[in-house]
Amino acid sequence: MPDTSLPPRTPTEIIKENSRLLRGTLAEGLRDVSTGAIVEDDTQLSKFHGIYLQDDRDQRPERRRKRMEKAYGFMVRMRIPGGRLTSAQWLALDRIADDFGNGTLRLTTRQAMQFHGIIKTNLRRSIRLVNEAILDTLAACGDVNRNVMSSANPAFSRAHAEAYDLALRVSSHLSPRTRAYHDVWLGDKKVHDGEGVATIDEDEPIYGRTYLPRKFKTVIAVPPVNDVDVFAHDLGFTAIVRKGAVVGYNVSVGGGMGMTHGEPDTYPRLADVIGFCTAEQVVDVAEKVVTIQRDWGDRSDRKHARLKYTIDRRGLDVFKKELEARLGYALGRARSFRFERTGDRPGWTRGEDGAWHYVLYVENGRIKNTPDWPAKRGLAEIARVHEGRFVITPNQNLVIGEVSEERKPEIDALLNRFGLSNDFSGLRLNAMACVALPTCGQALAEAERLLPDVVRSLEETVERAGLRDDDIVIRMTGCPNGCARPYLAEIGIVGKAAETYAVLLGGSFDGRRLNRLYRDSVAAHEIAPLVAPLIEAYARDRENGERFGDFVVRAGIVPLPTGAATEFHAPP
Ligand code: SRM
Ligand code: SF4
Repeated sequence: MPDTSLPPRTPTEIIKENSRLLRGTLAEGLRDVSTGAIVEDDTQLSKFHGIYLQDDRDQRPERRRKRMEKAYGFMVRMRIPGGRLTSAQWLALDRIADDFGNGTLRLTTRQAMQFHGIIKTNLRRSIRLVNEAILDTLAACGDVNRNVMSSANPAFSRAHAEAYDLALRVSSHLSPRTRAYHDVWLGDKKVHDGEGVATIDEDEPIYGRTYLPRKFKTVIAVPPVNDVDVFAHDLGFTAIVRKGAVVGYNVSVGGGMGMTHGEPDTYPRLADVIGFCTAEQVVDVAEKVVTIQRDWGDRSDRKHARLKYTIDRRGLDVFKKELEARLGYALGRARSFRFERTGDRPGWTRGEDGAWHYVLYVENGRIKNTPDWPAKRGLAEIARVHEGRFVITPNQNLVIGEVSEERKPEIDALLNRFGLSNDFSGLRLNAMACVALPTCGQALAEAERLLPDVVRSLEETVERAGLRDDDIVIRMTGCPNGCARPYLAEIGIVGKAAETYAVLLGGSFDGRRLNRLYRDSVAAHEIAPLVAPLIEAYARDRENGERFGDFVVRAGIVPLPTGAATEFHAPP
């Protein structure tokens, strides 16, 4: 039953409702060449198609001065469940980035890939080419279930392969059913009558005509590696593995990172584990969680509409009861599991399947060609000979997966030829930054373009302190939305204003504890000097095997984070 106690709906709800299942006037807008933009209502709808209107913010001042329209371009995000691509798909995306984008491929923190800077007149062509590569962008963004993540390499073990299959099934089951995507981008026959009503054979059985109140994210984790950061998402399934076989999945709900500075009723929140289900029940559980959020989520305030707020408003017990009522059966008792880490382990690993998998560190997920690091060219060369898969990791890195013993020397030679090495400090290998400027319209400060400098400065300390090979998780975002999951990092750096950041410390290395605010307002150039003495103290005083995040808590540098969301706002 819809929650009638809630106040009036947001304008976005009305746009969705009137959109004829996500069509709006997108098709007409694409034909209008008098502007590089699309109309405001359509910008809300295009997100469901994986497409964001952006502009190059670096160019704003000059274009304003010249009274020119903003330098509009579109970000296009592929939906790639489990992050898995064939070599042919890699090459197709590589070409689209060159022909229509800004010449870079951007691996995301959710195992997807983005193009930036596609101008309106190239948009439809680009989407068609994506489609020809047997990929799509539908539901990569918008108020629906987004790209489903699964622990990075499907071939490392049988459990990974199962998790990947499940990710595909959940993704497919929760995909929107509208034909709008085909109508607008692929030019299929019209399936609506033009009067604002979709034809009767078209329906959204799970979502309904207004879809979800807000984005929804599902992940599948395979312990002992919590690479997907399972507690950061609306819905998580953690594989329970016994004697090498998956016996089922713990279910967790209500995670989320986003918050707004100065608004204490918005907060990052860790998901709660509410029970256990079998592999056969996973899709059903996912569907029912989604439908509760569809019916109970707050449609009056988008800042308060995620599942985490629904759960806090209604209560976890009430939520679980409702879930079990909709399922028609009770969840089992949650089983024990252990995570050891969040990030990726760069380099070669041999999987249970006997094949080799190379995890390549990609700085902030940006694949481009620079004189030092011609990765885009190198990976295209590898794709030309690679017979296995590429797997985008949840940490913006790339697995060159399923390499046979015979082909390994050839891949190695190409990695060497293009200088694609992983010879970096543990700090760098565990660093992640969101896109931020110049494309992200929400960015308050730099992230992708700044974090490498901060890491470089800290690396001097790390080297001096003898910690070069120690993993320390550092993440930066250009605003508090949390796209690089900074609230789970041992060192989190969150943009507040131009060149100004909040610094948070004390997240756990296994992704089970939020960090705490250490300093509220730090100038960009002061971040490294602020953190360096803490790293020195860690090198000097840590206990055997102690992680940086645990050390700063034990040493009283930040109070023990309880995981309570509002802790973020507490003074240090
Ligand atoms: Fe994100 C919005 C980029 C993962 C929380 N995110 C955006 C937008 C689309 C900006 C906008 O709304 O105009 C960014 C586009 C920037 C650009 O120029 O490309 C953007 N988010 C990203 C990516 C590309 C960051 C990256 O560097 O990899 C990630 C793409 C993921 C994907 O492939 O689907 C990305 N975003 C995340 C994550 C991490 C995750 O899901 O694991 C989060 C935190 C988890 C969560 O959802 O709570 C995240 N993004 C947000 C939010 C805050 C949502 C909230 O509940 O408050 C926004 C803003 C919004 O939705 O209004 C946002
Ligand atoms: Fe943009 Fe903020 Fe997300 Fe960074 S965290 S990509 S600045 S929305």
